[in-house]
Amino acid sequence: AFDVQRIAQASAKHPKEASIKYAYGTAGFRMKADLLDCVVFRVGLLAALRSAKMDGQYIGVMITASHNPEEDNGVKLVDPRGEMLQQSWEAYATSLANAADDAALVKYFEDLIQVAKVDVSKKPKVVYGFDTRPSCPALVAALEDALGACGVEAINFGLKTTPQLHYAVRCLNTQNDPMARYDYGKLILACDELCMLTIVVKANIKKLSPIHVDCANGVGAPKLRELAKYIDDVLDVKIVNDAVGVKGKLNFECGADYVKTTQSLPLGSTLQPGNRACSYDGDADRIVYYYVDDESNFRLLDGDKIASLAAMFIIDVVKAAELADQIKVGVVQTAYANGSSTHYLEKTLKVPVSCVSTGVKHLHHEAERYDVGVYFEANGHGTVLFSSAAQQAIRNAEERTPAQAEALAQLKALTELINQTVGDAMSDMLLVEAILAHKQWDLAKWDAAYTDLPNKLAKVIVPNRNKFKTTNAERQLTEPKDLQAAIDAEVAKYSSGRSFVRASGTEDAVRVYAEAASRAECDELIVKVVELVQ
Ligand code: NG1
Ligand code: ZN
Repeated sequence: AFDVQRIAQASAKHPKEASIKYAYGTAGFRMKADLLDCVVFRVGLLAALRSAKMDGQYIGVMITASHNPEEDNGVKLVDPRGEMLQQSWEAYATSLANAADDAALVKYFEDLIQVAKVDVSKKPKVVYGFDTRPSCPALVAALEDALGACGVEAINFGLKTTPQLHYAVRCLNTQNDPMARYDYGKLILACDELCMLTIVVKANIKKLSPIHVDCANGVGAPKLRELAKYIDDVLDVKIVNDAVGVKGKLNFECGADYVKTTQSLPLGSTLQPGNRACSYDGDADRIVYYYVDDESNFRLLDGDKIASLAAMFIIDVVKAAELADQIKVGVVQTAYANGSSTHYLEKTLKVPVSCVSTGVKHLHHEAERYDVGVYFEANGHGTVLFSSAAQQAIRNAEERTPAQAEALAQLKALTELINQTVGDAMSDMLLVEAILAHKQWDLAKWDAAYTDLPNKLAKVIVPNRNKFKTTNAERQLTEPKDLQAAIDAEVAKYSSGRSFVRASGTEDAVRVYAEAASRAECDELIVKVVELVQ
């Protein structure tokens, strides 16, 4: 049972900022770090309740603001299977964060026990991690105050990437050894296995040229450095932007989000034509690849390209394993996916493609409907899910020929290599590297599968973004009235034109996306649509 008096006393040290209205959004709570003390404390209380509700299973708490500036921070909860917090609890998080004072907080806490039918006899368990931000230690202390006041059995998992924390939560609740991926032992094994298999297929397989990894001066840098030691037989890693803890460096003009949105090289990169490179974001759950072509043009290989590569490869291996009848591959995207990628997936690879609302939880959920569900946001956040039926089919398949046996071993290795709980820059990188090594492809060869339509993303500040209501996986506006018809009329003037407008879930702004057959048309179209929105 919870001691509400103890909770109220602890809460007194973490008073609410009176003027702020907090909201648990797509990425949990995220804002300037100096406004977060009371929020993190209250998230700690909610984590305790959530764990008790889930029969005392471990709940994860991650303190990070991903690709956002260094002075920001954020906090989010991870459910027992390593997934994002269940949606109905997001509203509880918001209400708890906004309780006006200690008394209101305790009152809401007690009400929530009733409303959510929390079994208070269960001992709550929480595991928490944090990124490299200077504000983390103080926020961790606020979290620990809450966990202490709730009598939680807590594990401090220390400095971690977001996907490491997600994976640890799942492992702790399934009795697997959380140290496995924590130490990268398991991951390296699978990677070796896949690469060894590659060597078997092609007798004289060559190691690819080094991969230059921009770690956004964040937690990915020390974590990748650990991993790189173990895999140098198969992959050479060159880390750039590893100035962790140097003031002002985190995510500054570097990292996956910067590279994707500006479509240019990160600060500190001296990429030559033919070099291979990728960028992680500040908490290493996103990754995008890029290179400079022979004409010195910057070429981006984003989440759509990674999804296409992964789907192409897995379809081939499933076929080689003679499991194509039992294991159907599907791809999940959002409206931000480049039209060319959707066309390539549907027409060339002939895989079903679903489009869902922005936000990883929507993609993850939809991907679970496939035997193998490949999901990626264009910004490079994604992974591959193998259903339990698919994993069973792979385990139980009879090996009839050496080629088929090899394909089955590759599939098994893939299920291990991939972090199936959530998008994971390091794990995704190994997936891509394994495929490219297997194929002996450089980045230009991968890029050649299809050509991205020129595209652009704009941000418009409006008086009230909540007036923008969407339907059809956010691809059309229902409100403000008549705006969609006006957008459609503009789009119709451009070849292969597409544009849509939606309110951001993480920023106080409206996003406008446009793509068209040429760069000039795309640039013109987005200006027109931005004008309509303003
Ligand atoms: P919003 O701000 O709702 O567009 C952004 C990203 C999402 C997702 C979330 C969470 C774009 C266009 N949007 O959401 O894909 O990653 O942040 O981090 O990239
Ligand atoms: Zn991130």
